[in-house]
Amino acid sequence: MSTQIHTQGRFSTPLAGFCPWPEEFAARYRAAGYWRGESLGSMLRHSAQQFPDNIAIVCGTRRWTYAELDKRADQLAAGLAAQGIGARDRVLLQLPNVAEFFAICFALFRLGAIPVFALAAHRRSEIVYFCQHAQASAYIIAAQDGGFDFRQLAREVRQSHPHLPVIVLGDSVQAEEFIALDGLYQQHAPEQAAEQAEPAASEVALMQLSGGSTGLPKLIARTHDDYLYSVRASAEICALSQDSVYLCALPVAHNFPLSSPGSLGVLYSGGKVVLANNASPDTAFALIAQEAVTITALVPPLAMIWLEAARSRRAQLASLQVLQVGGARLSDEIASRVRQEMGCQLQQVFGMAEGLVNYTRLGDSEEICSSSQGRPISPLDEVLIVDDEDQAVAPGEVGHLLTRGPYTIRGYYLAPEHNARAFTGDGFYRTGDLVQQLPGGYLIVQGRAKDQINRGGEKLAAEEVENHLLAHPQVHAAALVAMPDPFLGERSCAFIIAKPLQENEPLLRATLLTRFLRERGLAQYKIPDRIEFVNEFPFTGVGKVNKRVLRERIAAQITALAQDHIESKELA
Ligand code: AMP
Ligand code: DBH
Repeated sequence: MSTQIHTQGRFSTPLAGFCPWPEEFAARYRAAGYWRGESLGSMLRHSAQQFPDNIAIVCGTRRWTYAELDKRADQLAAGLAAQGIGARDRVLLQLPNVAEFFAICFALFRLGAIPVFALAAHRRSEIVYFCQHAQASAYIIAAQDGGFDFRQLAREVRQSHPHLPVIVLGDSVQAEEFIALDGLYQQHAPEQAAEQAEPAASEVALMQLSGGSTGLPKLIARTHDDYLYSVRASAEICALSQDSVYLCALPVAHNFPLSSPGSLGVLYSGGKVVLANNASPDTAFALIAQEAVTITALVPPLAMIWLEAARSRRAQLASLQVLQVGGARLSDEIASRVRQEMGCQLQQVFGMAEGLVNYTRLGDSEEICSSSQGRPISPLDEVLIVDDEDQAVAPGEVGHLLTRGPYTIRGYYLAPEHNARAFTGDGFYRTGDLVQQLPGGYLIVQGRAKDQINRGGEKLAAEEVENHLLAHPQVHAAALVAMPDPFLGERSCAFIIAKPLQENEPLLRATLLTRFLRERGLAQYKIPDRIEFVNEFPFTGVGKVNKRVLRERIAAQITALAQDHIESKELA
């Protein structure tokens, strides 16, 4: 499947579509000791040599040592190579929180193949697009999870990619249509893979997905050098060691639980990764008590649920030292309750799969930890806070956050037109976040300029959903905006202008539209939470739909509804 020309296992030019750092910057990051020329595959090899008998992964009743994980990665690398997967091949991965996720990732890393991380929530529409855009060489799924049959999804994906090899983890893969992952492990001796040359650390290691703000999701290509630097530096900030026990309750492939410092940070440090198949207090608290978990990561809505559960089950959390919360803005009020009510330290994490990650530090004051979203990982992270004309705002003022640094991408994969807008001429990423900077470099996230909705950490691009809505024959215009939600922070509301009703057409109702979106194969979290039919949109001076007015309108409507509800309760 690899068609690129390479010399002695090394490529002479970067992967097409990847945007490398200018040499001047790369040299600076190397000189600082941040980029060490180490690949993720050799990172695991190193940990396995240092801590062979430590438990690396706990998944249900299975416990893999570092030596076992390392061996499995080699066995699988050989098996995947025998399937024709090689350096620079993109492999779409859509897996729940299972141990095999790590064996597969490290096998791919060692082959120089590139895992592309889909979310379990993604459906036909997203998966088909990723396969096309990344030109995937294979698609790896679990047979089923959470009551959903991913083999059925794979069959649908194959309608547009008939020759896509599909590798399935789990039961009953006898049919010839799929390749059984278990079969790949056993066929080959580990020595074969160990002989494979590790990819250069400047190569793309993996691709994350962007929450995005435009029509189609973007792929974020991260190199071994840059990703591993962010992982190592994060592990240090979080004081990880071989005694650390990390509960991975968020989706395992997401950038936050994978790399900030996440599972990879723990595997670098010789600690133990405990996988939870969901983040409910029932599941997670039991695992924390059973495995003596010391650190875990949540998004704000889950932190709220855990705070509530801790009222009666705090004893189960006795071993927990650090609760990381990120992915969406945590309210100061919730933040200030963590230490008192859960008995552990809160660490706020404001990060992005594109790169820049900010942490409050373990020694920081209560005040900083509950009212800021932290400061950047690296002394070489460059942060600019600017106005609409890209001019620096006065210190302490709110502005657009732009950033550049040793682990922040210089462009999305294969997206030159979008990159021209999403990055400045000198390579700063326009995060789309509105922030305020405190003395000491701490950032407070004050809002967002990008056309995105952050549903409790799950991001959706307004334009992507609008395009799907516009595909409905009875929709004339669509505008998706955020509406406030006490639990998720935001939910999505679609304002729709319907076309004049034709003879024999059913009236366009919300239920018809949501069913239409589902049938198009859209992930559930992108389906609008509310649909409002209107006759016209408000416009801005320059003739764009004025989303600010729409947001205010729906927010006022919700407040009025809540007020009515309270009043009718009081009358009753
Ligand atoms: P993505 O680019 O899809 O990886 O999503 C990253 C975005 O999530 C950031 O640009 C922010 O908009 C948002 N985000 C992540 N962490 C936080 C946080 N702690 N507070 C507020 N927003 C956050
Ligand atoms: O939301 C994110 O994408 C995110 C949050 C915290 C992230 O990518 C990260 C830390 O690394």
